[in-house]
Amino acid sequence: MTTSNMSMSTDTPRAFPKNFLWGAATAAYQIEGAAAGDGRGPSVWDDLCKQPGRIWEGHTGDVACDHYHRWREDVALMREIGLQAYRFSISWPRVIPGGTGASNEKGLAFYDRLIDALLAAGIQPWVTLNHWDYPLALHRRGGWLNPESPHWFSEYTELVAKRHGDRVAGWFTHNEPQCFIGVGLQEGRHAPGLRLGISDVLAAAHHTLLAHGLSVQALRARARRDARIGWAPIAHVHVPATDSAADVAAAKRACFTIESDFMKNNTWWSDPVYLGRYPDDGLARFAPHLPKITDADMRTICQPLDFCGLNIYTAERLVRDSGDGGGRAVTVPEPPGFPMTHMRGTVHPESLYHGARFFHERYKLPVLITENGISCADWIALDGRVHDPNRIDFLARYLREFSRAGRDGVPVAGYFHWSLLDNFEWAQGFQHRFGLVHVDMQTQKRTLKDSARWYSEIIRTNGGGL
Ligand code: IFM
Repeated sequence: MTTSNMSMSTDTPRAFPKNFLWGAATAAYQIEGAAAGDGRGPSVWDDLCKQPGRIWEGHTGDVACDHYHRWREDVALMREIGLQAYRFSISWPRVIPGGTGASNEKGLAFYDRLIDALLAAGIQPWVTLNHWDYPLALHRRGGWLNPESPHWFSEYTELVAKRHGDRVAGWFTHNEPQCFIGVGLQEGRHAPGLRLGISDVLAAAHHTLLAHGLSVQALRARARRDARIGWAPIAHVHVPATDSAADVAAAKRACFTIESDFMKNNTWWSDPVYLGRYPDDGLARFAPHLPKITDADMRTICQPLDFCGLNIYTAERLVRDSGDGGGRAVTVPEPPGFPMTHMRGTVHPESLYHGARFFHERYKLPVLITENGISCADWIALDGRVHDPNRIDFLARYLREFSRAGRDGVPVAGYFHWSLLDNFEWAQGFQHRFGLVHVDMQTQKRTLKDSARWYSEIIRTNGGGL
C-alpha cells in the first residue's frame, strides 16, 4: 500500500473457499493472569517481569485479562462474534509446574473446562503448545541449550495430547521460534533475557526444531486422527516494489535468502521443518558456529504437516530487481508519510498476498494465517463504544490480499485474527491494544469493538462483504 492508493476499491468478488476457517488467537501469559494460582509454576516471563526496567512501566502478566477466571464470559464473547475457531496456548508451567515430572491436575482441568465450553459453543479449539511462557525450572537447567530440552517438550506434549487430544481440532508446536530464541536468547529484550553468542543461539534453535519434530510425533500418536498439525513461525515477507515479474522474483529470492540478522531468516527455520534440510547459504554463513547436526536429527525435524502456518503483520522491505542481469534485490525505502500502526509497524496488506504465495510455492502446503492484526489507540468513546476504523480498514485490506492469493491458486485454509482480547504485549506491557474486544485493565470490563461486529459479518458471509 502507498499513501496514494488508500481509496482502492474494485468489484472483484472476494469470498473464500467453503471450508475456510475464521478464528482469533491469544496466548496464555498474555491473557490468563492467575500467575501463581492453582499450583502454576513460574515461567521465564514471570521472572523477567520481576526484574526492574525490563517491562514498560513495570507491568506484569500476573493478572493480565484475568481470563483464568473469566473464561466463560470470554467464550460467550467469541460466540457472539461468531468465531469458528479459537487459537489459545497452554501454559506449560501451569500443567507441569517444574517443566518435567509431576503434572498439576488443577491446571489440566482448567483447559478441560475451556475446551468443553468452546465445543459447546460450536467453536473449534486450536492449541499452541509453546507461546513463550517456558518453565523457569527448565531454564535453570539450561533451557533450550540443554540437549535434553527436545525430550522435555515431547514429554509435555504427550501429557497434553493424552488429556485434551480427543477434543482439540488443531495443534501448533511453537509460536514464533524466531522471537523466543532471537529476542529472548540473542537480543535479551524478551524472557529469559540472555545475550548469547551465535554458536549458542544456533544450538538452542536446533533444539527447538528437534522439539518441534518430537512434539509432532507425539501428537500424531495421541491426538485425534483428524487433528490438523503444524506450527506458527513469523514470516519475514519481502514484497516487490512493482508487479513486474522481475521485481516479484527478486522479492521471493530475498524472502528465502539468508541474511545477517539471524532471527529474520525464514529458510533457517522453515526449510528443516518442511524440506528436511538447512539451506546451503545458511550452512555456509554459519559454518564456524554450527552445532552437531545429524541426518537422524533432520529426519526427526521434518515431520509431515497439514498446513503452512504464517504470522504476518507487515513486510520487511520493498524490493526491486537490480535490473543489471545480476538478479540482485535492491531495497526501496517506503515514501515519507507511509501508513504505520500504533506500534510503529508499516502497513503492507500485500504481504498477505506475496507471503502466502511465496511460502506455498516453496513448501507446497495450504496456508493458514496463524496471526495477523494491528495495534490501535483504542478507547471507550463518549457513547460507550469502541470505534476502531483503522483496524477495520487494515483487516479489509489484508484479507482482500489473502483472498487474491486464493484466487491466484494458493490453497488458503483459514485466518486467525490477533488478538481476541487486548492483552499484555510482552516487554511493551499494556501499551498496545490488538484485540477485537477492548479490555479495561482496571475493571476487567470487556467491550466489543466496532471491528468485532465488522468481523462477525465477514465470518457470516465468508468474506463476501470485503
Ligand atoms: O502479541 C504478539 C504475539 O504474542 C506474538 N506475535 C505478535 C503479537 C503482536 O506483537
